Amino acid sequence: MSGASASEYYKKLIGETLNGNYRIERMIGSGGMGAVFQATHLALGNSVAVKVLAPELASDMSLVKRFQREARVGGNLMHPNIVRVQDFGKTDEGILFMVMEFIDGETLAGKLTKNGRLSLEETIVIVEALCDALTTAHKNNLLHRDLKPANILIGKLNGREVVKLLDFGIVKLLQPDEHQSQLTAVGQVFGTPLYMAPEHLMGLTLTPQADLYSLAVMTYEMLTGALPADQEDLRKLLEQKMKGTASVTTHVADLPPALDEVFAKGLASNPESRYATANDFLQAVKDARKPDTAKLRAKEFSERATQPIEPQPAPEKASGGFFGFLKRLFGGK
Ligand code: 3AM
Repeated sequence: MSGASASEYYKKLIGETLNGNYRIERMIGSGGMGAVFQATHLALGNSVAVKVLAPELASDMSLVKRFQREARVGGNLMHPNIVRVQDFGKTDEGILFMVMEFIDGETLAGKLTKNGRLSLEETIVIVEALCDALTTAHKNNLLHRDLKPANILIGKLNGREVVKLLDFGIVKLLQPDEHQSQLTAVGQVFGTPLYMAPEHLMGLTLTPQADLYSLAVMTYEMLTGALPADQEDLRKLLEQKMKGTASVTTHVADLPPALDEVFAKGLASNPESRYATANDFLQAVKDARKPDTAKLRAKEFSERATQPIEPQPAPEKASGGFFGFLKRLFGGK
């Protein structure tokens, strides 16, 4: 089905009631995977968001499974900062849909397009919510793998300001089981390159540090309105990410200088050099606001620098797979 006929199909859904319960009111947005509508839950009389799988994808079993998995993860991860999936169904006509809580607001992508960048305090509120959500996902052995501003909703729910993480469509279990490996072929890369960790771009095994890298990219973008690596060409983008040089103060001079150190670690090319947890990253961003903490860290650093150097394990041994891959990729550089 072409783009034009898909949009015709979505238009026709307006006014329809899915499975006798969800009356479609208006389309909020559409993309490659399908469209999202505001609907009324007729039994309860409240607004819900209904995501419909694109009709041309309904015969692709791997995408149907992915859609089902997104619904299952969103239905089971109960967290105030993760969009809750309330129902999943198929109509007699074969339309696959999932029902979510409706957030009256906009995506972080939309907010950044409108505002350019956000203040440090505003950024911290959003990062705190995302860190909370990621901590829960990671504790449940789930990686999001597609963190980007278009997957963050900011708005009102029952009159309260909320920040919610959306779209666990390409979520991955940390310990892949047989079922999982059928869904994501080895080395297959899903996600959005600009926000992806280098090891993700390379199709390597991922750890929670891949999500933490994407979180650092989004935080950098919120603070500066720019991306730390922005090359269009994939290979060049990867090279840029591998260099790992990303200063926020060169973009916005009045940000605390200690933030540059935070991003050096948050966007480190080697996943093992990044923050251990989402909360460690959040704490570092918060600490950077206090000049005393930043000074203390600088003092510790200079004290360490004057101490005798302990013999270190060979880098190959410390993280052979990652460096070995890089050597092959960049010809030993
Ligand atoms: O196209 P825009 O950015 O206006 O915010 C999401 C996006 O809007 C919105 O649907 C569009 C396509 O993803 N959306 C997704 N889930 C939503 C939800 N649970 C939602 N809007 C409200 N509540």
